[in-house]
Amino acid sequence: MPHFRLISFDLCPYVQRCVVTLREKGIDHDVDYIDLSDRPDWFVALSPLGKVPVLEVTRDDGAKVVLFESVVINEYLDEVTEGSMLPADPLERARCRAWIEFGNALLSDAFSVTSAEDEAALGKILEKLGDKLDRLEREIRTGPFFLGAEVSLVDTALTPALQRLNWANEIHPAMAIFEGRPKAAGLWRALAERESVQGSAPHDLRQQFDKMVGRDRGGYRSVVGARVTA
Ligand SMILES: N[C@@H](CCC(=O)N[C@@H](CS)C(=O)NCC(=O)O)C(=O)O
Repeated sequence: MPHFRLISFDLCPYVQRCVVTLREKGIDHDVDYIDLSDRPDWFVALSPLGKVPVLEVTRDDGAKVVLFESVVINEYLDEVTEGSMLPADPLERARCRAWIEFGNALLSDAFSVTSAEDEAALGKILEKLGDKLDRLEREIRTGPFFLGAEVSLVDTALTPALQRLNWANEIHPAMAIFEGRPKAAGLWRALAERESVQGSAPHDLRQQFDKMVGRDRGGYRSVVGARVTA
């Protein structure tokens, strides 16, 4: 088995996806944290896009290969370990990959929800987000996870977005993000109970999230941010 070294920034939702996959599959690995605002030279040299996550894989012959992009890293980790977190059927597998890509868009909506400057902007984002969550709701068949009883790579890809949307909704419950979407809500509840998800981010991530969302953005706070207490 190769040696895995994950280069991480502790608040990064994309890194978090890989950590959930590593933990779900019980893969031994090292983690090196970097500060994205002060990138070390070795990281700049290593990371083709200057982003985390990066997975440095040291093969049995000592050769090192650098992987980047959370979705690619997750698929690789899944392929080199026992069992698969994707279905065997090519069409079903492709459907999962499509919904993993959907997870990228959902994450970007989660950022937009927390940064909306006024009620009108927030309303537009919530409409777009609501449409996405309705589609997700229709796509989850039996639940609790995307494919049913087992956690898949779709779930690991959706985890950071669902977590952040849930937190935003706790700060501003009137957004009712999961209302009328029992399967999407159930998916997040089931994920939140997984040890892999609970251990996937720093213990104070929620506090850091509140701080980031509630910050002054140059003379104003976002609609959700203004509701952050303490
Ligand atoms: N598509 C990438 C996105 C990774 C990404 O945007 N990471 C952020 C941190 S959360 C980053 O490294 N940003 C630094 C930059 O954009 O310069 C993935 O899925 O891995």
